[in-house]
Amino acid sequence: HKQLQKMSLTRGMGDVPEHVELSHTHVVEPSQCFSVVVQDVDAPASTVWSILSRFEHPQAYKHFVRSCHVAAGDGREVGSVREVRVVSGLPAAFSLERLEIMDEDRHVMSFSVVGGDHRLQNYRSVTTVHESTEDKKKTRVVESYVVDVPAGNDKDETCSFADTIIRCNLQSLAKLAENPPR
Ligand code: A9S
Repeated sequence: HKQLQKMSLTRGMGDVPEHVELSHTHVVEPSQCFSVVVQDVDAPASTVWSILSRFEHPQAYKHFVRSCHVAAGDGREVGSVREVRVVSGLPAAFSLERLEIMDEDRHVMSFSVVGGDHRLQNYRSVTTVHESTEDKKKTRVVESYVVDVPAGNDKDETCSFADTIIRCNLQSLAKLAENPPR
């Protein structure tokens, strides 16, 4: 039978609220890999969240996204599905993504990949936004994910590919929040 591992991806990160710790605790199968990316932002959590939480508009900060259309739901409610088309040069053209968690109070969002022509099968990520306890103008964004390791790749290759995309996304999110266009 399958050996499931429950992983807390924020363990050892220090001062993390309990709901953040819980949000980044995933069930991981042996055929899957997982990772976490952390980004600090010099802006209030509400500013960061307002950019991040637009499920229907990921291109606001994800530079690899060329267009996005809501294919099911209203784009706010859990179960909504978006069809994301990506820029050329990536080993994929599109991805179908289902909204899994949208917690406006605690600033937790999650989506899973339910289709597409890419190799990140069963990708599921959770992103949390929390304010620094000392300085209300500082925010920490934590994004963790679990994904199947595709045939022909190993865990390190798969995670470094996904980590690179997420790092780019979160850096661009930070820039936008710190320097909103006007
Ligand atoms: O969009 C995200 O939040 C994170 C990732 C890792 C998305 C990856 C991607 O959308 C591509 C950019 C298309 C790359 C998917 C699901 C597969 C890819 O190969």
